[in-house]
Amino acid sequence: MEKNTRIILALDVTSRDDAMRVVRAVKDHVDGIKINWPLILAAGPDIIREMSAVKDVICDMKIADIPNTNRLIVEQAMSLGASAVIAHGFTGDDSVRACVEAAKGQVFVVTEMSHPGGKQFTAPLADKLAYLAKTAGARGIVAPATRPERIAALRKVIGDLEIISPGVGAQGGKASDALNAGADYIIVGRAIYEAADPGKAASELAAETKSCV
Ligand code: OMP
Repeated sequence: MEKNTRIILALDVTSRDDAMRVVRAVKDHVDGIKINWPLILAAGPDIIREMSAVKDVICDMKIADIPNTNRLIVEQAMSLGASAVIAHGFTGDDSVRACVEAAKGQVFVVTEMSHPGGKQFTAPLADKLAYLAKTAGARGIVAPATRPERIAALRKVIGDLEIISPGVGAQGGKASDALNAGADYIIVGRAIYEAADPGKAASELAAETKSCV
């Protein structure tokens, strides 16, 4: 994935037409597109292939199963053109390793989640989940822009693995805070796709990210 604006678009719209409209407007201002269940269920899995022709696609199915099922899911996502997948780590070392093997390393492991409930169960385990990502050979972790101090702490656990960080905008996080705390990319959904002018929203955000370290 290029590292230019450091914005990954979370394309959580629920029709192919909306997806196309938003991507056409923002494609010059984002480095990648993250696709989650809402769009996959609404538009069908081929949307992954279609979007991967425009930008690198991270398939965010928050994979959380036994190793064999994880492997089967990842193989399908990668065969549709995904560049990487997002998986949960609480399922354990063997399940994460199955994802890493099937995706040839291109896995981001969820650590502390960005929403308020993320503090309940994921926060206490976040350092262990980050360490698991590192030891299992993942590409990186997902860490919360809503708590930049946690990005900085998790960076110390993972060294030079990548951090992609959701929670900017609609969830209250600030792009520059997340990037300055050590995130490589921010993940942004509603603040872009719900804006009256998504292209303008993305370009304004890109101006902010380009001023960061
Ligand atoms: P917005 O809140 O609309 O910007 O969307 C955030 C996106 O990031 C959604 O697609 C979420 O599913 C995703 N996300 C989080 O919001 N919090 C997390 O802790 C993890 C993720 C994720 O794994 O991408």
